[in-house]
Amino acid sequence: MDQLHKVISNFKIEGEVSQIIPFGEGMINATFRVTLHDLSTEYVLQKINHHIFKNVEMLQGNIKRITDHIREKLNDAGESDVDRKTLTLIPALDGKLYYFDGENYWRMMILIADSKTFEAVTPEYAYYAGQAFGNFQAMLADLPGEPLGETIPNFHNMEFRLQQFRDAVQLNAANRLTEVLELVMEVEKRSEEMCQCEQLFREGKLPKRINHCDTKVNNMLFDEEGKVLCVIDLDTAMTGFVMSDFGDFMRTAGNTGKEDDTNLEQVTFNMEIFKSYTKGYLETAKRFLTPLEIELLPFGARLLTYMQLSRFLADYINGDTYYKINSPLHNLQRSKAQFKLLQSIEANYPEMQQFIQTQL
Ligand code: GN1
Ligand code: MG
Repeated sequence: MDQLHKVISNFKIEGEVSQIIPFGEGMINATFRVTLHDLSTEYVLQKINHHIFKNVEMLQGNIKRITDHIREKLNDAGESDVDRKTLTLIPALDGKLYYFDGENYWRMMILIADSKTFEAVTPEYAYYAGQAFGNFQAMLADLPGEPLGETIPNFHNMEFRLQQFRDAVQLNAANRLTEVLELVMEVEKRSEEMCQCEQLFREGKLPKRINHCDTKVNNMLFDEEGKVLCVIDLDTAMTGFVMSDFGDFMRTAGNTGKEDDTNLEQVTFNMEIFKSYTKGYLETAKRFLTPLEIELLPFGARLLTYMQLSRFLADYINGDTYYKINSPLHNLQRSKAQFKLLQSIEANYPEMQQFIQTQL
């Protein structure tokens, strides 16, 4: 903890730190909650995983642009309580938006007071979440200047993910292939259809827009009444297909079980969450979406679950080099649970498509 105190002393904060505790469920960065003696503002301290986010300067630059732009939009719209509706980065003493201690990169931001995250939501909360993610995309649609930097190149590009998956299978680095062959076949079986967005983009039929690209349900802050305050974890915000954001929310909030559930019976797709999220999302997003983008939203739920299955499974085959794991079989469990969810979404797919037709 001494090391953490030292890190914090390199940021522009006033007051004396009383407590630093691990915080949140993130699987990539290490996150801490920082409390001061006088119990005034609290902060979030993060050690950025720079093996994954290789260009920290670009990463922090993106976040600054996004949060400044959203703040301006909220102010222009006459919103109250703006400081709780967008993130505020704390600069380091040298004015940079991060601090490098010679080995690791750190950043700090203000912890939004009286806010909560959830690992699961009710249909009512999903409706608010849909509105909020639609709003997030809408607010960023006119971000001025250069396009945002690609903090992880090809992050939600299914063709690229599939290539990585196939490389992992080919290499079989951890000698685990025989035990997962069936799952590998399941991934392969669906591969062509799952790459349709990239194909449609090349044909000029599908646009790319700024997305959040990590719309897990736990990346939203809610207030006491279940209203969404803001969207957090902006590391992966970049251009992509709107199905990505829609699909990742479905993958997490629409799962009746956990992402790594060992009891696969718990893992099914919740159509009520799908319906209420879709309603909320289209309320704020319909005006800028094309009919094809709307039609493909249910496909996004399948796509993101499939993509996550291929990423977890590739990581297991590679010998767990990417995601934090809590046990040796963790990535395999995650893969099995994603596959079960994918099957459940597939079973509900015709009904999801019918529902979307009523929303066009
Ligand atoms: C990671 O940041 P975190 O832990 O919420 C990952 C996402 C995956 C997710 C799986 C940078 O998200 O893409 O969907 O785990 N983020 C990165 O739960 O790879
Ligand atoms: Mg997160």
